[in-house]
Amino acid sequence: MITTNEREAWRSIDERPLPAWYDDAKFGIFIHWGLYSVPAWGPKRDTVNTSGEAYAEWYGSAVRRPGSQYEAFHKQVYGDRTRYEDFVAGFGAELYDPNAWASLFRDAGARYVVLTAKHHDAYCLWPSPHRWNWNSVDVGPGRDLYGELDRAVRAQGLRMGAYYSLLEWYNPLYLADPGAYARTQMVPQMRQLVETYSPSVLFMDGEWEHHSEVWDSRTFLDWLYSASPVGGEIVVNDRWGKETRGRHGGYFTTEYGEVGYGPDGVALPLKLDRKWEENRGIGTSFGYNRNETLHDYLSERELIYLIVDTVSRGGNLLLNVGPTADGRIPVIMEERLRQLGDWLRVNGEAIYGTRRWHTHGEGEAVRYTVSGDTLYVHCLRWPGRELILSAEGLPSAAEARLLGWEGSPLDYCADGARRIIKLPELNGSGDDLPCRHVPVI
Ligand code: FUL
Repeated sequence: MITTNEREAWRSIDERPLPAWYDDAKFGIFIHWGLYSVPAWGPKRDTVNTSGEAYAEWYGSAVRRPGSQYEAFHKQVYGDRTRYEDFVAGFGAELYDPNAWASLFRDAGARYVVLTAKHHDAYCLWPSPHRWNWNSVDVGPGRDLYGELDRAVRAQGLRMGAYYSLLEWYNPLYLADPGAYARTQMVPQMRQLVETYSPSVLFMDGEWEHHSEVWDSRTFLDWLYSASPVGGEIVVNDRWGKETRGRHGGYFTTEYGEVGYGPDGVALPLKLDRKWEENRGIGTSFGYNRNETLHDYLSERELIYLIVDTVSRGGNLLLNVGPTADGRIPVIMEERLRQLGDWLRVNGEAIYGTRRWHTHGEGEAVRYTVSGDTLYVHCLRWPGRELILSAEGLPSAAEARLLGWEGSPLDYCADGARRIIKLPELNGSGDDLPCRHVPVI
């Protein structure tokens, strides 16, 4: 239940038009990188109850939970005397090459990048002048990891954004008086981050522990939209307080396909009338998890399905990679990104700048996107010699062509309510198609 007061309080923020670049961009890269990248470990997903428990970036909290698999692993590998904080000595980033990352992200077809400026452990990847937090310039690599990527990403023509966790697992002021922490530490730090780097996206997180009044979220958003240097172009998500997810703020977030839970503990419905973004790893975790095998990663085909299905339903995909502590993007993640980039180079016009149609698709075979008077038909399976469509609203006559295919236009005809598209004589195995998976007409 959203009360009238709540709706009124959020009205001006909720009604702010979403900057157009974001809906057009469709695909961004999320990066979770920090001290958790040193142990880089989480339990196997099939041994835990919920996806969150398998997240490697939760190591610093889960290790303190008596009886957890993290605690057992930590004792066995690092011993009783190593604290989570001690991992900073192993966070060297010695192979970190922000230009190589940024050019990989561009080749993957991403249009924006979001890096964890500060995750729940409160270690900052930029030299925050606020001394209650530690940061990557003072301890660890001795570099402004966020700032370096910011420059490299913009040089590739992509937009850069920051992930920021409101909650801090061990900050004494936060634990004793969250409101005072928000006013005197968190909000000033968020403002400094925005003023220094002018991010295009703020992906907030860790909101669930308190109401947005405690986080002072609306005051911050008013400042962000009207007085900060990024005013017009910035895009934010919906994680501003335990009552806001799927209800207030900017775009709505889904995580591994889940919309999240409202303050009443009930799973939220995905409201398609609002822009939304799916975020997830290529594997089962955001921080790098050495305990994963190939089986845990999306295949090339699954990844292409994911972006197509997401965009056909009006969403963006924020796909996460988890670099290693020395600053490499694991090769399997690089391969998946390059495969997605290959597909987008052929079929990008059916993704970027498109909108969802009145229906997202037909069964498990077809997904639709639309741009102007062009309707894109994404074939999740190679249809053989004929593609038969029966969605309402399909034109009775049209010029049809297969994206990336040099041959002549395809024959398109109406047969009652059905539309039939004749496909070229291709074997559909992939080697003679314009792309290995999901050809688009
Ligand atoms: C979650 C966090 O707890 C995860 O660690 C991750 O950052 C994800 C994007 O949001 O809620």
